[in-house]
Amino acid sequence: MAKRKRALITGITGQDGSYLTEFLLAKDYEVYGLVRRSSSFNTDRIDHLYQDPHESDVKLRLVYGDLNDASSLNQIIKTLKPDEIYNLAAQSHVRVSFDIPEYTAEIVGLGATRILEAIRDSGVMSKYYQASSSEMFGNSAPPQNERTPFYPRSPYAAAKVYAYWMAVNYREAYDIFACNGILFNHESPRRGETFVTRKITMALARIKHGVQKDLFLGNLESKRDWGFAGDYVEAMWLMLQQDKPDDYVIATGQTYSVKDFLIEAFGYVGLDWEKYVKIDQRYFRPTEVDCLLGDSRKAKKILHWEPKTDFKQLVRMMVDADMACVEKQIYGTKGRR
Ligand code: NAP
Ligand code: F7E
Repeated sequence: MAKRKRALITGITGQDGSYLTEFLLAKDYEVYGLVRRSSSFNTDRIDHLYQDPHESDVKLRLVYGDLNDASSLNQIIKTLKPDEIYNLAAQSHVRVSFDIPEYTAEIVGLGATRILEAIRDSGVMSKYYQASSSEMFGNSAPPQNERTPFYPRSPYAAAKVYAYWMAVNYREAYDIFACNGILFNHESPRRGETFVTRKITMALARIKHGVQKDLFLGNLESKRDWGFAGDYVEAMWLMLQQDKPDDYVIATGQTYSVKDFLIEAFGYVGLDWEKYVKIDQRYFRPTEVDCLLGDSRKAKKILHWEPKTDFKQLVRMMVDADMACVEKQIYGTKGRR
């Protein structure tokens, strides 16, 4: 019997980490997830995958560590010798990165370097996936692809550009199998509630059930290429299964404004968004990214990857999930009677 492949995922408790874990377990991987210590439980998104470590044939295990702590990363990589490492951990909120720029650089930028150094130093030669971002394109005109120049517009994006080039440099300097997945925005019912899509669908469900009056937002004109996170984790895995390491844009090729998202979501449940949405300056950014629209033809040609979920399906999936979630909060586990 072939030996099971072993993957290490940083950021396993995040949106993408949870979908990637499901994906790799279904492919019979042994998955190790790096979690940071927290005073309250932070494993909600992966609780349904939990396996009692005392049982035999356990395929998912969690290990404590932090991207800010090189010694834990060195130790984990040396001991586990993973075949593949997916670096998804990040302070991933663009607006917040303006408030905590130094910490963002520490985790997003130097955190990636610490993992690459741990791979090099250990001699294990794990394959490495770097969660790069369309935010790196920033002010560059759409459509954006692998040849589009980076023009970061936030501390988050600048830190991601640094991490991107470190992955390229370790590939060229030390022959490490390092890939950058330049992913455009991807959402799901597991999206953090302070990102605009989930903020809208959660508020909409609460408004529909009469437990919220207003929804305060910032810039409604910015446009994003929004896909479904469940589709995108397959592309991460595919990059590490190729003969040669490379960098790929992953996107839907469609762009919609925040206002378009409001129209689609509120329209779906028969409400007029203009009656509920109010503008609050605090949600604007000092510098904005106006329009992201990805050209993922390279991924289609080489990885044979294409998105399966379109904008309308994504919005409806998120609204349906949040309606169910709010009903559960209001009516208890039995739902509406
Ligand atoms: P997310 O939901 O915000 O998850 C971030 C993860 O990183 C969480 O598991 C978090 O742990 C962990 N983390 C944060 N700081 C850490 C630290 N110091 N040490 C160890 N772990 C730490 O992000 P996501 O949406 O899943 O995105 C995954 C990755 O893709 C991120 O790198 C993000 O920047 C990048 N990306 C995302 C998108 C998108 O549209 N979602 C697009 C392009 C790139 P806690 O649960 O303990 O907070
Ligand atoms: O903002 C506007 C905001 O925070 C989208 C991260 O996963 O994707 C994400 O970054 C747009 C921006 O995502 C509100 O100004 C209006 O133009 O949902 P977001 P993001 O900044 O695009 C990239 C690819 C990543 O890599 C990141 O990790 O929506 N907007 N009003 C608002 N945004 C928020 N958050 N809240 C508002 O009230």
